[in-house]
Amino acid sequence: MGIDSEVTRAADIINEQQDVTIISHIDADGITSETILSEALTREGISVKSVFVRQLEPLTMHQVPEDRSFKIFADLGAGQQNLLQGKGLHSEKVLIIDHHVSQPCTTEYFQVNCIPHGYLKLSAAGLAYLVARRLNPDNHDLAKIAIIGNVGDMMAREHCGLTGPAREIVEDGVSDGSVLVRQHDLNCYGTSTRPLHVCLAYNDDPFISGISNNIDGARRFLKKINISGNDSRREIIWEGLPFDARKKVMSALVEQLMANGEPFDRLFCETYLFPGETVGEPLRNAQEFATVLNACGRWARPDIGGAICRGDRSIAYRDAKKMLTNHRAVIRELLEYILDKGVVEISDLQHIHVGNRYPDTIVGIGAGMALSKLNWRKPILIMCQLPEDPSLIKASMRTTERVVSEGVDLQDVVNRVSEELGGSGGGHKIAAGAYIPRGSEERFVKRVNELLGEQRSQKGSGYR
Ligand SMILES: [Mn+2]
Repeated sequence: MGIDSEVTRAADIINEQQDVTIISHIDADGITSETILSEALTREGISVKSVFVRQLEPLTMHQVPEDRSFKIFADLGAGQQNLLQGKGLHSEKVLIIDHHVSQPCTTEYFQVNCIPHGYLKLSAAGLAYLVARRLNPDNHDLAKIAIIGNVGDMMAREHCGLTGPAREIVEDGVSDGSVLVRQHDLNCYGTSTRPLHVCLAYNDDPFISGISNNIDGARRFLKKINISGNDSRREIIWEGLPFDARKKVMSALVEQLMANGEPFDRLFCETYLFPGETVGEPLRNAQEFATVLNACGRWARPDIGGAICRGDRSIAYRDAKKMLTNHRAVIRELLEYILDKGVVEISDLQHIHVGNRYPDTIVGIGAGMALSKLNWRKPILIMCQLPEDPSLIKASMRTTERVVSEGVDLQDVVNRVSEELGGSGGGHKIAAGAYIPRGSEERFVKRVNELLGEQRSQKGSGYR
């Protein structure tokens, strides 16, 4: 079955439903997938409820409601079909719209999945849009949202623009008037809101010596070629520069790369702008819009991201911008909290529980920063509650290269102990995380400490 016939069949299946639950992922692609599907279904008079999950795994499966509603899994599900089966979901009550590799399963759930068809640069939002358009051709206004999902899931990264079916969706948005394509544009993040020298300095693909990682160098470069401020703060904003000025900057950058004997093809990309949005706002630009949605997901407020996708530019948007700018401030606050309250140090581990004070999405970052100010010889473990699911605890661990070289493997420890406690974990030797049931924290700490001790003594004895 080709992707087209999968899309058609999915639309036919949806048309037979009255009551649907959408289960989607908490990032930009998941939020946009949910928006597209719930809008399209609502327009057909189908009643829709939505659930966002961070990951589909044994401990989060209870968030999938045990009711008679038809379930659409978006941006997830393909790799977790055994969990759906384990929950007793019948194949005729499930539709999976996903772009992840499929897990073999004895129940044959129907999927719209681009991976088996060789389309690797199409996200779940793209697939959701194809289904929405098949449901009703009038849904082309949702193309904009699909582009944000695709771009947010890095589908434009490798080829400096969207390709294949994702590029065809762009054409829908262009004919709809909601999307503006800029070709041969500057391949940099932040071109609609950040000062140009900051965009250039933060960019290292391609790496331009004297400009990349060099704020002053980037500023001097712009001054040398006589590009001056074009916004109210006298900053240079790329999107608003006249065509000739943009051309001048591009040529000068090409020259700079050529002088160093570097390729310049990755300097150019295709940019997707939204003329209906206010100039100077992140929502003007597909990439920056996706960042706003990811910030909502990171703060466990995908509903706010969804409201913005549906057009809210007042309260929801204000809250989202706060989440975006507060990110750094809250991490700093978490670091201070850890240092003030202090960690509990035991034989092979130091640990702290921050309760529900900080979102689970930043505790890992905080742990890493705290470790550099604490005893680096002992791995650090931070635990916190999940805001959207009080029955779950997120555990984040960090250590140093030096300790890894002494035989410590956090992923191995976290995997084994979380599994013993009915949770699941993953990560790397130096940084790992797990979800464990609430109430099992004490046992988790004890077992992690034991296994860390074992890892060290094994490696130690091998060297003696
Ligand atoms: Mn995705």
